[in-house]
Amino acid sequence: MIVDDIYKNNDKKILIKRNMRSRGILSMRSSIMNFNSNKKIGIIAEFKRRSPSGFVNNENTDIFKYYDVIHNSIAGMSILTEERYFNGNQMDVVSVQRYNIPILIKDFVSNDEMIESSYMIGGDVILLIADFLERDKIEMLNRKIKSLGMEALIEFHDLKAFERITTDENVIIGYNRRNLKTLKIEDESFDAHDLIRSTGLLSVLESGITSENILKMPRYNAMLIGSSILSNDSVLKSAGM
Ligand code: IGP
Repeated sequence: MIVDDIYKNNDKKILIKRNMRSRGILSMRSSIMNFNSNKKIGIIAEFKRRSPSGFVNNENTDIFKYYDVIHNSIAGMSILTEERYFNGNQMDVVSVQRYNIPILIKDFVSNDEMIESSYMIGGDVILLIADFLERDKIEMLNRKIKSLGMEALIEFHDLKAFERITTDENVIIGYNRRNLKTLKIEDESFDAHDLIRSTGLLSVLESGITSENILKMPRYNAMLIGSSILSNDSVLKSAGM
């Protein structure tokens, strides 16, 4: 499985260790809440070059041109930094600090070194995937994230993995419509929304959201959208942006 292979090789990753952070940490929670208080959903717009589920970015390969057009309409940026399967690059994060919008580090984080490096390159929020991490591990990693003053987006797909999520005050909870084991969209977003709401934390709906289906989705505080914005689908307009 691709995900297992990625996690297994995390110890061999070459990470940026030099401090390239050019600004303080920005809160994605506050940014999403600002949109919500204006009766808008928070959009987190993702930049990636390709993904193992078959997406290839042919249209918005220039990260600045991509965010120049949309930065006024979004609550956050999500940057895929995983190199082997997503062609990601940590330098992308360094370069988009200039927009002053909270940055989510999209990688398969499983150790403290990856969190420290994410801080050094200018990240504000770290993704943790509950389906693949033990409860103790999630708690330990979030302790590190908190100690740096950062936030965690903890996502789950399998409804059973929800139980492993630590409900600390720096946490945002995401439901990934895509099953990362099969790489297919298997949507249980209404049930997941009820689970998240019971914690009182902010909710983010992730993956496979397009102008066609966005209005049929349950009301999460935010949505994480990559492929359709990168393919110039009019999904932001459909979201009222
Ligand atoms: C974005 P999409 O279908 O709009 O490009 O999806 C995002 O949800 C997806 O990239 C994602 C992801 C992940 C990728 C969500 N969780 C975990 C890798 C690892």
